Amino acid sequence: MSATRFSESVSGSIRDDVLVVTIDNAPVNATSAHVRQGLVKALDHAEAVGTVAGIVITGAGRTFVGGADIREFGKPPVEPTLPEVMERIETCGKPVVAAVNGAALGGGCEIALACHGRIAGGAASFGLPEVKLGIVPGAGGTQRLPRLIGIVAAIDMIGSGRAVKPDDALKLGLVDGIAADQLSTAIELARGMAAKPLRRTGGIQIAGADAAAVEIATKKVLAKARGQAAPAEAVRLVRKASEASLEDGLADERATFIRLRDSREAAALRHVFFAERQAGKVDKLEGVAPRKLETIGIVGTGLMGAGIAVATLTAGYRVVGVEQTEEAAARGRVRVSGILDKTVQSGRLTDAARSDCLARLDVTADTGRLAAADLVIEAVFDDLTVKTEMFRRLDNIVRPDAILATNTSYLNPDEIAAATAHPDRVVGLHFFSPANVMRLVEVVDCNATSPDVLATALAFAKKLGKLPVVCGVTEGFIGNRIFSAYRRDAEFMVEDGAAPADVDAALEAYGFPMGIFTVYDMAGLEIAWARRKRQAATRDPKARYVEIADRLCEAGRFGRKSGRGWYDYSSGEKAVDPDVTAVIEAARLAKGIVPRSFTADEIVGRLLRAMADEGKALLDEGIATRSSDIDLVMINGYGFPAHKGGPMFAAEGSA
Ligand code: 3H9
Repeated sequence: MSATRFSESVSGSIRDDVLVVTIDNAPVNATSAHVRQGLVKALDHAEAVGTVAGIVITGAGRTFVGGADIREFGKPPVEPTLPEVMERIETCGKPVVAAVNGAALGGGCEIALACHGRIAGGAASFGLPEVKLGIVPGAGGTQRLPRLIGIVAAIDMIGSGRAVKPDDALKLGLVDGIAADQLSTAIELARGMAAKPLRRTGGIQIAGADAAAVEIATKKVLAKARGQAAPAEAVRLVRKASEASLEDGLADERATFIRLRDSREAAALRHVFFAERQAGKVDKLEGVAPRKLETIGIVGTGLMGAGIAVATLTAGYRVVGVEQTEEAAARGRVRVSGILDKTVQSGRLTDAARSDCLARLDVTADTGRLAAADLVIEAVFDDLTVKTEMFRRLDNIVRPDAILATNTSYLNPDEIAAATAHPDRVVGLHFFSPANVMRLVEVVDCNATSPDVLATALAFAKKLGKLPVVCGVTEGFIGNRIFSAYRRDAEFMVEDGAAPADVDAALEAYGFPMGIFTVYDMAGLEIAWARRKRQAATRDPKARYVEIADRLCEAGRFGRKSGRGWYDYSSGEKAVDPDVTAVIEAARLAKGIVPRSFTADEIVGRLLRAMADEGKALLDEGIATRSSDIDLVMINGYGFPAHKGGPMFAAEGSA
């Protein structure tokens, strides 16, 4: 069996009269120009050689094909285009079968759809995630998928971008079979199809769909689109598949794909895609191996600690939770199992996995049990004395090679580390609440943190399925420091004449799920108030200071949980409160400020500038490594709309 090379990444070999074509383009077998060229050559070859009965396409390594090469977007097109390759596959005179060994995403899924048959291996998955990149499938996905699985299921898959596993793919009609040895089964299928009329996906008559179900599926996608163009276009194209010819549908899809690919929204989402893959890469850690972790200690099982415990348990670790009393430990255990129950209810965890998690959980008042831990994370009240005391104690309990992590959000972890005999084993792990849900973790590289401790903290966060971003020590780290700067400017605008509700409406129209004053009310006003009081003595007296939030706190308005904050919640709904308006007006009067109006554009522009300026300062100070890390923090921790790329990306575009 000799191999024929069709291009640098595509080769073929004959097995049982079938040409097995392998795409080998690390890391994810993306359809780069040489892949496309190689595929066409392989098909030409198979058609030309009389003894070849059919063709099987498969991928080398763990992936089938991860999609179009995103790095080629924006570069001059190179022939053949991916739609041309699909056309070549679909119209091939000999049967072409996909042996899907791993992820078939985007253009990879489209290759499988254009084939005459599809066999999924156990590790296969199928998805058209283009909307997550601000584009629509551009090589026939919107026209071929509904022909195979129906309009409603196609709207759901393409509109959400979610991938399906082999079992679901089989139920949907996306694949013809599942096999442990997908290659042999695909070869058999191709041989069986030889010299028979081929089922070409593009020629399938779309099954009639229930109009109400189509509407429901459409609405579901649009409700989540938050002003993005791609999901609506994707749905429109899928619906068109049942009305127009294949040719018209493909032409519309191609034009829409090119228009969206060149949009700012798609550029922003591509930026986010690559930013995520960059995050957590630290030059100085090259070659540094993380330590092995099995048991994680968590001190404090309140809301934050319990969330961290759930994330840690579901990632497969043993957890020792520690509380001050046995009663508090019992409550902590209930809190953790309550979150696990909710995770089961939402379908993200099976019953069996929940029981397995609980079997690995121990919550106790006996601090000595932390001696078993490889890493201890403290998640107690954010007070420097409390935390330094605790670290001093932990230092004597844990093993010498155990790592100590603090989840502080505002305190200086270097001061906490200094309380220990081995500050090199202290690192910051700043989770966001609820910690079992939020993806972001700021991994704080403290002054004395040793490289392997940092590498271990990063590997741990990744194992939890989180998005770790490394940052240096500064008050509030990356996220809260930017948040403070942006809140300060929002308060300046309120003092100058904007209503909090105007600021929130402008941010929500931009794409934030909630405006800043609504977030402030959700988080509670008292933490920032305590911090302002702490800083009062050292604050520059000449710097502008807005007292409105202090007045609200003095009036007991701590936000949603106290029923009143920047808004009033007494009716159960958020409402503008004349009392707050009066506090704001009094503050303006006291400073002799004549209120002026602000447009939504002005509000957003000013807040974006405040975020980007603070981000620039973080880069200059060496706290953040790259501006894309800052974008990720704001997107994943503070609701910045991903399709705008983050504050640093947005600022570059408007500069
Ligand atoms: C599309 O297909 C459009 C078509 O409809 C129409 C065209 C006409 N291109 O994620 P990982 C890199 S749009 C270029 O850590 P994993 C990635 O940057 C595309 N590069 O691996 C990283 O590089 P580095 C639709 C890509 O094993 C490395 O590969 N497809 C691409 O955890 C490893 O990535 C998608 O949106 C790409 N398409 O997961 C799928 N994909 O090492 C996007 C990855 O330098 N990809 N890279 O940092 C994924 O979801 C995951 O990468 C995958 C593997 C599941 C495949």
